Amino acid sequence: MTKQKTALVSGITGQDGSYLAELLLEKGYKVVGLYRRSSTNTQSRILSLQNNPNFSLEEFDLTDSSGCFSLVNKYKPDEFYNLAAQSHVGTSFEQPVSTFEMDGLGVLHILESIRQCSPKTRFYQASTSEMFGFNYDKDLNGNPYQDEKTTMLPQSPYGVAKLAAHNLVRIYRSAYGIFACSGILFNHESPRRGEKFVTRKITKWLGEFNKWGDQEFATIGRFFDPDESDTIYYGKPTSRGPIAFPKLRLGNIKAYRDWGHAKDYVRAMWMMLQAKEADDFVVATGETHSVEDFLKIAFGKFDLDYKDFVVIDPQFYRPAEVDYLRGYPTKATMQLGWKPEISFEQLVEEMVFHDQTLV
Ligand code: NAP
Ligand code: F7E
Repeated sequence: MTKQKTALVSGITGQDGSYLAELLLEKGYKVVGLYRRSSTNTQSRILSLQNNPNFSLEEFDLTDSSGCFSLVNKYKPDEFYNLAAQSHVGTSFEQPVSTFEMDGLGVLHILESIRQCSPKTRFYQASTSEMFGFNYDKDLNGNPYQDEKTTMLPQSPYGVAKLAAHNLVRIYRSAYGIFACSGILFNHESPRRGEKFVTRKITKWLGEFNKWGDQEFATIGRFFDPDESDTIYYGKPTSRGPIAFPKLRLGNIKAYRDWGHAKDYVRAMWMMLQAKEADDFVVATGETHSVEDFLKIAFGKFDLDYKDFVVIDPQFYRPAEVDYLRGYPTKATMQLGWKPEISFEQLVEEMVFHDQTLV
């Protein structure tokens, strides 16, 4: 009989943490989810796991080296997936120091803990396409893409912190022989995506707008904008006076991203730690779409033209932007046998319809 494996998963309350925990539990692992203390409940994504006898929780903060050491020493886990991070690129411009402490230095706390007290632990680090910044290569047809060999020129404090961690993983692998892998994951989304990321912000707005519309009007077709206001979308005045709903305010909708589904991407994380040798892998779909494409498909589900509902608001521009991301996951496909199963159109549809059911 094979021994039950133990995995520590940091960032358990986040989008990826919840999907990865579900996958590992299905595979028979004992999963210890690491969460940071909060005055409010942040565990809505892992509610369904709480009664599973193979699932437990421990407090953990990336910035606390001694707590990290104690946890690694206590469990000496077979696998450690570090998904915890300050993961919002825009926020990293407003809070660069704490972002660096968590996303850069925090990873060193884990690597040192593993080196000193559990060197057989296999480690997964959540690296990111944001590390490429504005750089790309061109394929034989002249199409821009990024892969493991593309030079990384990050454009945000988040990207720089993640690149520091990425390099530390490489060094701990070569210098100390630790089985440490970085997954260079391109954007991945789901109905569990945080509400400040652009895809979820769009689908959540559509859910709230339609709910409001259903309450105020019989059909969505009766909305109109008499004032052509750039701040408020006005509906038809009722006996209760004029009614209003704020338009969706977005920044740069011309940016291109390679968007996949988080469920597909956590599978790649697990596959990396089952490989014969530790390495770094790009995880992406090979397709790219603009934020505007996402808007067209999402609003199109209700026969709406997004242009009537969206206001471009410079407060959502970033001081430096990453304009174009498209990853080639050839290495992950060839060496791990990974490929995405959920298409961009399916992803948008799932997110849009999930958010129509919000209470
Ligand atoms: P997420 O939903 O923002 O989750 C981040 C998690 O990190 C949350 O559980 C959060 O806890 C936790 N966390 C934040 N600061 C912490 C700290 N100081 N100590 C301990 N935990 C802390 O992110 P995600 O989308 O699941 O992404 C998972 C990882 O992949 C992140 O490292 C992210 O940077 C990286 N990544 C994501 C993408 C993507 O497109 N989703 C792409 C590439 C890489 P709270 O619930 O308490 O906030
Ligand atoms: O922005 C533009 C924005 O915040 C995507 C994180 O998971 O993926 C994510 O980072 C694009 C950018 O994701 C708004 O300027 C326009 O060009 O959804 P996002 P991100 O910055 O690509 C990478 C791979 C990670 O590793 C990160 O952790 O959309 N955009 N208007 C907007 N973005 C936001 N958030 N809000 C807007 O209103």
